[in-house]
Amino acid sequence: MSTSNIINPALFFADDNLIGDKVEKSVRRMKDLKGIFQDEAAFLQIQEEKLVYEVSSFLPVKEGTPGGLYFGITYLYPGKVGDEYFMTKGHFHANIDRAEFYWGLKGEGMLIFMDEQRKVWAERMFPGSLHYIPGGIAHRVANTGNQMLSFGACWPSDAGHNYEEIAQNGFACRLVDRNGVPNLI
Ligand code: S6P
Ligand code: ZN
Repeated sequence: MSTSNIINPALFFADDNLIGDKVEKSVRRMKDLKGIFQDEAAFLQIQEEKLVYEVSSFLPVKEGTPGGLYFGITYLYPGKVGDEYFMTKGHFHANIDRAEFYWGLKGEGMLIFMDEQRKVWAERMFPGSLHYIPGGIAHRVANTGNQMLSFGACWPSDAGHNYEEIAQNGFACRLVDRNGVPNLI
């Protein structure tokens, strides 16, 4: 094989930053998270433009393509709305049986799972933690620390996102700070 068949990768990491021409970025601000947190008065006290999380993703095939994979890094800022930690919106996959991996890169947090019967449980996230999210399970992440939480995700390109269910009914439990300790109540 000649060296002309050897090329550089399209993507690489610098620390927990995903670098590459095809990396897409999205942001979620406080105003995008209306109705997610319990304490509405505390929510209104926070500037609506405040950044809550950003996602860098590499989506190499068209959304819905069977057999492909997507890759993303989420950067979730520290903070609380009342006593509830900053968290992602959370979703089921639109193709509900599609699974996903998450893994902790920086900071500390909690991955909160909920099944279709609304049973909720959580796993601690920390640098090096690895989490398998089976199909049929809604997932959301809360930042329980006082620094940025970053985590990786890899999911099927035909998973899609169902945000509606969570927007309407929420999770059956909330992750709140009780005297400095995360509690799922
Ligand atoms: C996609 C994957 C993540 C999330 C990201 C933001 O399936 O689970 O990339 O999109 O962590 O969370 P959310 O719930 O706002 O999509
Ligand atoms: Zn997902």
